[in-house]
Amino acid sequence: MDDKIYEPLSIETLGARLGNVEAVASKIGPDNSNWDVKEVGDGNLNLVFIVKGELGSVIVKQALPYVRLVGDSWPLPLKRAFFEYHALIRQNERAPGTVPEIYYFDEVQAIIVMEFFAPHVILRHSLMAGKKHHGMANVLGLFCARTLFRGSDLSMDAAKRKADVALFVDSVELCDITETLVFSDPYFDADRNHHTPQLDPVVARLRADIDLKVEAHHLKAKFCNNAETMLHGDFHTGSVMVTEDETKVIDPEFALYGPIGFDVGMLLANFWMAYFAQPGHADSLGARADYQAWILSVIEEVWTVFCVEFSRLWRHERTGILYEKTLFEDQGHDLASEQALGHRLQDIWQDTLGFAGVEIIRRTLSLAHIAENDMIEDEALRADCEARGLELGRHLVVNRKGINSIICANDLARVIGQRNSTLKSGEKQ
Ligand code: SR1
Ligand code: MG
Repeated sequence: MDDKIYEPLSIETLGARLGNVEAVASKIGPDNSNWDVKEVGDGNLNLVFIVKGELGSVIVKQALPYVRLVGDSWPLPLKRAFFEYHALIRQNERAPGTVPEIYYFDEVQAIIVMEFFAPHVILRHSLMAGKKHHGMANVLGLFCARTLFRGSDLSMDAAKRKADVALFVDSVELCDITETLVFSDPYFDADRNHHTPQLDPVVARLRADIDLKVEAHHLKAKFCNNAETMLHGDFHTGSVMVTEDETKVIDPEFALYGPIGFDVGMLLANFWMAYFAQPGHADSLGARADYQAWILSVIEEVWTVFCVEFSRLWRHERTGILYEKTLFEDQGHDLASEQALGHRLQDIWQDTLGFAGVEIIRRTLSLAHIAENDMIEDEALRADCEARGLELGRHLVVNRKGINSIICANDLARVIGQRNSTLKSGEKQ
């Protein structure tokens, strides 16, 4: 095999191809004929292998030259592995201990060998199973605050940040996926869209909703024009791994420079969708009420921890070119600094709500849905859960400037979640 020519790995070839890479062999053991290799990729894009040997285990992730979910009719550049590698390095510096350690990177083969988190599971699966995770909200809130603050002009050296913006701006194709699937496709009858048939009347209403379309596009403009910080870029509950008391963040291949509220909004959206999906996973009526309350408490804590940590970093780590201490605290203007912080958090809050809303809408109407809904076999029940999400999503996008706190946002979810079905039985198509 020519190492200079990209070739996808397989269970059969992985041992021979990575066996002589010292950084890998030292983690799992030198005898590659003994390596146990399993392909476990259940995401939309890549090959993912767990490789076990006598010394330990690693994850081997390799980009495919196309979108795995769709097939080779949708080509996708291998360089997304390069962006994931660079994002992981930066996240590890900014939120140490939260993301996998990288053992080896091969740019030509688009392979990253990294730390295997075991016995962690993907949070999305755990949310379907009704499992709670101690300390998770705290880790996620801290991760957001630390990576988003420390990747911005509030913290970074200006020249380094500009170099980073230039580096990630080349991630054109993955950015295009988000620009298209999140902000445009849901609002018209795009080819790749699909939805649960019972939602037809709701979907027709949403696509005729001018206020929603305009606001969703204002959010798209913000996403495209506002290179505020390095985002994870795909921060949903499939990008989080958990045990009962440990939480890790994976998969930043969609990393790009964008608005701070995007990551936080996407995360909260996925918790709200999990909240609405619970009746589809309950053994009996109301059996998941306590679990739903826990999900809302997670949302509240993530946002609260984010604000507290962001404020702490503002006061103690504001070393960038924005709101310089020389201009504020050093002039005796501590209060002005607090005023500016309040304004920034208010902007981030409104962005967070808006991005959460578009994320809920796209995960229901566009190409890539969420397992919590897809796994509900009863179509009418699935449509009911999804319709509740869509109602919240629309409200968040259109009315985000009038929602004053995370308590109010959760109250909206609770009201929408507890009312009688919004789908009329006669509306089945
Ligand atoms: C074609 S990729 C579809 C979605 O999967 C990824 O996880 C991202 O969320 C993307 O939007
Ligand atoms: Mg992913």
